[in-house]
Amino acid sequence: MQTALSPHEIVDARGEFAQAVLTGLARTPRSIPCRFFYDAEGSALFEKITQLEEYYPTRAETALLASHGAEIAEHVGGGVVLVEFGSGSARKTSLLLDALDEVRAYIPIDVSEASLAEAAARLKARHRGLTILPLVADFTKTRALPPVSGRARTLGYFSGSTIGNLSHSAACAFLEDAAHLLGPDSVLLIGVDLKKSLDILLPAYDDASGVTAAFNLNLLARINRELDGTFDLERFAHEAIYDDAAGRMEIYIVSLAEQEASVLGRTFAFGAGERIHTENSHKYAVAEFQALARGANWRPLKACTDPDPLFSLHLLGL
Ligand code: AVJ
Repeated sequence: MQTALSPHEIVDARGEFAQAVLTGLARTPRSIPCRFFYDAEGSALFEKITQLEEYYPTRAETALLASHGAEIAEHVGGGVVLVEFGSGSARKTSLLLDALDEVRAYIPIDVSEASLAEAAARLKARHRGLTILPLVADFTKTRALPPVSGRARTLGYFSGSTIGNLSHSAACAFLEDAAHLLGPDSVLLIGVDLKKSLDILLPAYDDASGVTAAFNLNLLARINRELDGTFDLERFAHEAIYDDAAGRMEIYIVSLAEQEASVLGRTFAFGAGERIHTENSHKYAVAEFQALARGANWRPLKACTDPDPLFSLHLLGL
């Protein structure tokens, strides 16, 4: 396992969070990047989200992998190196590993060291003899992969519609970078959430049992834990709206009162109703996403959707 952070990197990681929070809260409008949701607590809350009745993406993508895994494997061929971007708990990965013929190595990339360690242990037990080379990193900034002996085709997997967190231009840049990282002749499998009715979309991001609210507000709890924060979690609330023009869900933390909170000794004043933007989750029609992929020089090889349809899986080639 290569997941242990050196003391130097731990200081860097904390410094990065501190920096992002201090600049994000000083900005107008206020915003904090969503990758900071995923400390151990946040990763556990996201796991609970994936099991909610209202949160369809995980179930829909799992079903698509089960029904189209063999076809995908046929397209991709045997003996590949599998690279997973933002692997998280990697629960869907087993379906892909089962379908693929002879995986040379599995390289999961994630910012959460705890998730990586847990997923690697589970997959090792389930897939005997699989070589796992975990990488603790922000997948948008990964520029090199650990060496794997012999030449093999690389299959990238970017699940869960995490690409939806990126703006269209950042998504395009990610796809271009992924082409370089994965190398010539590689293929990329991406789970992408579809545009759909608000009756389905809104509850998925604001569930009745309040798990998504807890996931969002954990960002303030994390600031309290790690950055000497003084946020009163009772006086902030979760908000999820759909921006039709931008084609995305937007997640905010709303201040319920006029109040102050400090972070690392710096005080910030919040008006009642004032918001901190914490996440975007873009939705794409199949043709929209294919156009984005083409713009990044990927060739759409195959796209499948479930019957509803709620979710899509795209296979891209270079
Ligand atoms: C992990 C980014 C795909 O956008 O659906 C779930 C995160 N945020 N509920 C999503 C999330 C609120 C999720 N992604």
